[in-house]
Amino acid sequence: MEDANKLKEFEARIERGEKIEPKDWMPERYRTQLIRMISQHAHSEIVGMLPEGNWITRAPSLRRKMSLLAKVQDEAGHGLYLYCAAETLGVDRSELVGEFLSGKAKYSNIFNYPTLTWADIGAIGWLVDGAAIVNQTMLAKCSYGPYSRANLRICKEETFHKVQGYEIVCTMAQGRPAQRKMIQDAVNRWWWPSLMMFGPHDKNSPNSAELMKWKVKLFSNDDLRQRFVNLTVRQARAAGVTLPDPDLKYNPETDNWEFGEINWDEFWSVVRGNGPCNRDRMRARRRAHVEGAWVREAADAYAAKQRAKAAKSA
Ligand code: BYC
Repeated sequence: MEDANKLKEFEARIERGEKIEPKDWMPERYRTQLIRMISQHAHSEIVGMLPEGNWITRAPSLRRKMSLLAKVQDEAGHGLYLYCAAETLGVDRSELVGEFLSGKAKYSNIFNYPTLTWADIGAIGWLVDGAAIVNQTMLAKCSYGPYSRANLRICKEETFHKVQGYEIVCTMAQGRPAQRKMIQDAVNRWWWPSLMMFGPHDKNSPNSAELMKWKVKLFSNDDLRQRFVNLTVRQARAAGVTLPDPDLKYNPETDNWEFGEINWDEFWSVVRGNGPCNRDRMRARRRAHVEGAWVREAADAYAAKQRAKAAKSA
């Protein structure tokens, strides 16, 4: 009875648009759903450093190298904000990282594709960060305070990332024939996986109804995907590249750009670990974890020293 009353008050607060904060009462299911989603988001940011990190040493100019270096570093920061947000729900970061390294926790499908040429850096910034902004702008308004605030910061930085990518796309699309071919090839390869980032169709999305009821998600997977397509078609035209979908057509009645069917077999195969780079990504993260053990030990030792100092002076 007590819990039923608490649930009613919790849902009324969400209905009024109030934020739920870490020490507030929340249903266990709200907590576990948030831990699942925030930790998967955090793992995605960290794995997301790998495909682009691959091109830092081969950027075509110092300016491009500096921008890419800063972008990849920002992704590490996003992972940090998100692990901190997840920890406010009573889990330990090492537990979450352990679930990721064991292969139990998911991360975004998109980071399991290879970056074959420099043009991929443009396509990722434009399409992948562009898709992430559409998704995370919504999450910045979600009902859980720490996740909402983390996404607010992330979106501000992602906006720079998108401009960085779009500028590369526009530059290459106005370049020599070989450069134009290279950027079009990258757009062709990244378009469909970017649409998959929004998750399965609403009818196949088991978590959406609950997450929308509690305003963790404010829009459904399909609604956000449509929003992204509508924005991106216009940008593609302005940049001078084409999107690889013969079924793309404008519907004046709905004011939407309709698009072809996504290859869901490919999506689930990648999510289950069989994409072109899943094994490489996991191998790289596991190696980094082992090689970084001394950093974590040093940080723990420093924190223990600070605590002892504080206790002594109290
Ligand atoms: N990839 O019921 P559904 C970035 C899973 S990083 C893999 O619709 P939900 C960036 C889903 O987890 C941006 N798996 O789920 C970084 C679920 O399985 P479980 C990453 C996916 O949670 C570096 C099952 O499918 N963004 O921007 O309602 C460089 C059924 O799905 C995917 C985030 O993580 C996927 N794409 O909705 C550049 C945003 N989609 O967990 C850029 C936060 C679905 O039940 N997350 N699955 O076993 C979300 O917004 C939501 O979790 C999703 C999925 C829309 C992704």
